[in-house]
Amino acid sequence: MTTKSSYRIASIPGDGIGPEVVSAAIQVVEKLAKTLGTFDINFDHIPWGTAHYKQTGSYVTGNALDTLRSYDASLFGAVGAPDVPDHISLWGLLLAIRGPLQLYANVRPVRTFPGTKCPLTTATEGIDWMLVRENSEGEYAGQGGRSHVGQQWEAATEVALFTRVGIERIMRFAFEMAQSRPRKLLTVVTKSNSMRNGMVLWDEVAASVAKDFPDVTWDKMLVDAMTVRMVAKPQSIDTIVGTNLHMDILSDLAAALAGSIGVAPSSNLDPTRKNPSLFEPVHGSAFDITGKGIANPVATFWSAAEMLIWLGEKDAAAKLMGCVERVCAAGILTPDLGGTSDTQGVVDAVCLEVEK
Ligand code: GGG
Repeated sequence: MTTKSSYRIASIPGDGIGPEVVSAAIQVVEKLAKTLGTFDINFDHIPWGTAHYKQTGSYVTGNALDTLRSYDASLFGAVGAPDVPDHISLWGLLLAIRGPLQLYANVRPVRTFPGTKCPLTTATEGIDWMLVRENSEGEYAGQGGRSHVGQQWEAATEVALFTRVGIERIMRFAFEMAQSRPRKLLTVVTKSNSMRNGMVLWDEVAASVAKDFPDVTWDKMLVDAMTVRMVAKPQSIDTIVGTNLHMDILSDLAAALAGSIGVAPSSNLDPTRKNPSLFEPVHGSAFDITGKGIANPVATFWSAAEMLIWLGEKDAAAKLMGCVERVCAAGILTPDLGGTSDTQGVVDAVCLEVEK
């Protein structure tokens, strides 16, 4: 007799449209678990975010890392508010988790969904890429400082910190990812013409790791040239790996090219599995549409599906994504994809599909 797996998930809706899309994802995942009956899943609400910050002076409660370590995974919404500087909110919550928990692989798949279009590129058949972002160091290491504050020659430094260990582990992860995909194609993005230390180390480590993956075809690209290639030659791309900053930017571009940032998921993984991983849509808190009920929940559905895969529930994840694709193909889309549905309309349609 096999025992039924049971998962405890930290639900951190956060700010803006975060609560709307996380609530949407919890509804469909709970429906999925109930319908399949093959696993149990329980979401605990964790009220971290800007409201918490305004009440307590901190984005999180107590030892946030220990709290998250008591769960199997976290499902995160968004962080950022119009009346708090973005660097306070981001460092108060997301960046306070990713680096310290060593969630060093940020995996951002990008795909054009059935029934949707990607008119911004020459990819008439749609886009299907895998973006791998180094998530623990680089330009977001938090190193640097300010001096002569308020004076004419006020100075600020932002130091990008790259370690051989950090580069090697993300490079190996990216080569393995490329190897697992049908085209076995990897592009390593840097800026090693003008940044002559850390970026050159990236190039050197890439060449060294590549020797262990003779079946992967790989190339190097400067990040500025990569933006042009993504728009003009999308069919030449499959898997991309790059630094924290470069892939933060390229993943927004990729999502827009594929149709909408509203469908782009991300997994913040600790591939060693010493710490629980965190799953979140790529999009931020989107104050312009907060509270209107029209946020696209698909990025969070897909993030939740990636979470299920990571937990070992591959069949459930495949069923969920099949349902989401059929709903998109039927034209039940939020306005960012050219549709007229609201968030709950998409949730209800996916739940109906799950029950079929
Ligand atoms: N759901 C992701 C989110 O809230 N993103 C806000 C943001 O600005 N993130 C920057 C980053 O991913 O590094």
